[in-house]
Amino acid sequence: MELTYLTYEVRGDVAILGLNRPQKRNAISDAFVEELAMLVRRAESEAKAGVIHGHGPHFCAGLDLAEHVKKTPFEGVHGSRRWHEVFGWMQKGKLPWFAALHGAVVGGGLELASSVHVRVADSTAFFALPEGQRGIFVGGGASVRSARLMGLARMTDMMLTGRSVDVDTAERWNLVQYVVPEGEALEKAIALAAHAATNAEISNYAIINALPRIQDMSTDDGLFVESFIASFTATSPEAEERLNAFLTKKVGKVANPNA
Ligand code: 1HE
Repeated sequence: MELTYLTYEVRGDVAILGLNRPQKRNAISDAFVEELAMLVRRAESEAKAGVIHGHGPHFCAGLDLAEHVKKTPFEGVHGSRRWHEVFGWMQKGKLPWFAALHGAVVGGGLELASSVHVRVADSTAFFALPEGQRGIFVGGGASVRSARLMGLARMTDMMLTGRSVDVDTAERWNLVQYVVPEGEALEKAIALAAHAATNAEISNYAIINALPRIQDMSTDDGLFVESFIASFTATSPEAEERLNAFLTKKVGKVANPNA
């Protein structure tokens, strides 16, 4: 099938999705979201991990404002709910997703980046939520996901003042986990995704589906649910094999970063 808004390739066990509307700074229209939806599902059947990145000078300028300005309020609600659904397939789906960020990661672009599991950004990346200045509100999940990453005070500041933050600030704020030199984010994200793809599938599924849910629970409920997931994953044949591989010294130890 011919793609209009994204590129797609599978390298080893890793599906690589590229936002590919650089002339509009990868602004996300309704048709763009539908293509993304189709590719997320395709990646789930063809890969064990996924990477999302942007072609052109920026990762993503967010919502397509030219399309949005023509919508009725109710069409806007449906559009927002569709973003929630599709981004939710990434956050709580079958694959661990990694984002490679550069240039503008703004508005809906930051919401998309907040929906994946690990964010790698190069030194050109900058982050903003200009919705307040545009007379709108976040609608792609930022009030839930981005706010949980950076915290309420920082997100409120960003939205009220239009503050744009550089990559080092974004790392301090927990918006990104890895900072790399210019042009190196994609390869780093692919390498991390390829590594995650070697984990037991059941562990990856538990990590991406249980952790965010447990974050939303009380301490008592979270610990209770954790014990069942721990026990369930440990009884899988794959866990037995992997545990024995360690005990019989067939696999390496945990790396010591100070060595
Ligand atoms: C767009 C969009 C867009 C660029 N929708 N067309 N997002 C924003 O408020 C961010 C708006 N964009 C920008 O601030 C800048 O474009 C950038 C900082 C991202 C990049 O600047 P630059 O100089 O590289 O590009 P440019 O010249 O501003 O833009 C190139 C073209 O892309 C231009 O169109 P042209 O026909 O004049 O060539 C821009 O109009 C177009 N363009 N961004 C539509 N976003 C589910 S709720 C989510 C809510 C939001 O995401 S609100 C935040 C929206």
